[in-house]
Amino acid sequence: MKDGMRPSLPGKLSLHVPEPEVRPGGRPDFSNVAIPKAGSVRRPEVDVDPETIRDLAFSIIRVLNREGEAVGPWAGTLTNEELMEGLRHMMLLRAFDARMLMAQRQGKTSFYMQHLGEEAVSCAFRKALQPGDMNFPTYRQAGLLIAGGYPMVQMMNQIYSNDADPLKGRQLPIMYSARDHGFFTVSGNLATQYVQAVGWAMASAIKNDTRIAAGWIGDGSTAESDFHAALVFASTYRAPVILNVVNNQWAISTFQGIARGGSGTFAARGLGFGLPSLRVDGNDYLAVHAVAKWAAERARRNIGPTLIEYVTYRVGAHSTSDDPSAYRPKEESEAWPLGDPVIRLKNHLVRIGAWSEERHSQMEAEIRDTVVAAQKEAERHGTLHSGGRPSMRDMFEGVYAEMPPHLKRQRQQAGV
Ligand SMILES: Cc1ncc(C[n+]2csc(CCOP(=O)(O)OP(=O)(O)O)c2C)c(N)n1
Ligand SMILES: [Mg+2]
Repeated sequence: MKDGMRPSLPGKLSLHVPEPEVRPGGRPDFSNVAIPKAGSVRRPEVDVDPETIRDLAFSIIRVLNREGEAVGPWAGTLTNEELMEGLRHMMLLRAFDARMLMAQRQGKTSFYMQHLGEEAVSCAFRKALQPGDMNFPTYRQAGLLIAGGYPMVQMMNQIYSNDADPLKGRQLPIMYSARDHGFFTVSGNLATQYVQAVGWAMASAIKNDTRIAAGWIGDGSTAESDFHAALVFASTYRAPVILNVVNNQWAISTFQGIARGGSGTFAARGLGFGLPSLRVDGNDYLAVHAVAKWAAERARRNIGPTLIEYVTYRVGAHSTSDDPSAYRPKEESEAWPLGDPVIRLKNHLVRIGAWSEERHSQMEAEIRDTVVAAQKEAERHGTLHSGGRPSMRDMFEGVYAEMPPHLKRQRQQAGV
């Protein structure tokens, strides 16, 4: 029987609790994910009346087809050189993830969160922004930093909470902060960054500035009231903001059907606010970039906000504290119908003659060396359990412009 249509006993109420299609031990089934042909979704003008594109909230914009060709009206926003750079960024992020996951298992840090399978989302999005624009990310958008040229060794220093940690051990590992790289401080309190993004964008407009903001949220976190409050402000004041929802199918062990509720898609959430709401193949680097560019242009031309749902799949565990085999079939990630973002971009570049298996292997080796070298350098400054760590003195600084007497006293007592 169709989801949500379960009849209740006459005269008795019953609660509808959505369930994922399959659980561990079952055969992965994504037959409910309707995937339009690559190139089949139209590309409206950026000043389109949102009322006329409501259907795009229920489709999936795709550029790369199964043969590795870039097709349709959303193709062509990047040169071959830019695509090769994009491939490199995604591979860097993947290699960085693998090393840091291992470092956590070796006790060099307490915690790590991977991007496996979702690399295209943050890496391609970053290339649609300009210097000065500000992201309000979650913990799963480190690609914004990597594609933005932020030094990887700094990210590692933060993860190790060592004496070169730019955040001085004050933040949970991976909760980076890099204002000059357009990366607002990651918060563990989910969804708070969405209202902040809209507020920052409104401030930019109030000041008649040219900079735009991007808010980021996961499928599960859209259930938070902050998400809805942010949409009200974005919609009313037409704030220059891009509202990104990364639907990676899971919120730890909770499947996306819980937060999605009855709206059909996460993109459809934007429709009630009159926002243009696009759904895009999150594993297609070209499609992500094209849609992000469309939304960035809308924001920068002061036309207003855009909501984008990235349809992707979290291949790895939620975090190093999670074991997905407890709640989903082990082979589910292999059955994900939108494939792997790195392989898809690689195949495209090979197909158009800009890349080869040989060059790919060379780049893999070069990236491995780069990441290992960065790790060695970071570890010279210490890891969680050995070597340098931030001074206790740092704990007292950077909060108040003028240190209040009680903190001065405590600092003296600590002898730092
Ligand atoms: C306000 C709040 N509620 C709950 C949590 C605990 N928590 C951390 S991550 C997470 C799942 C989030 O899932 P989703 O939004 O889909 O993002 P994803 O991890 O899949 O990228 C939860 C419930 C939290 N950190 N903050
Ligand atoms: Mg999720």
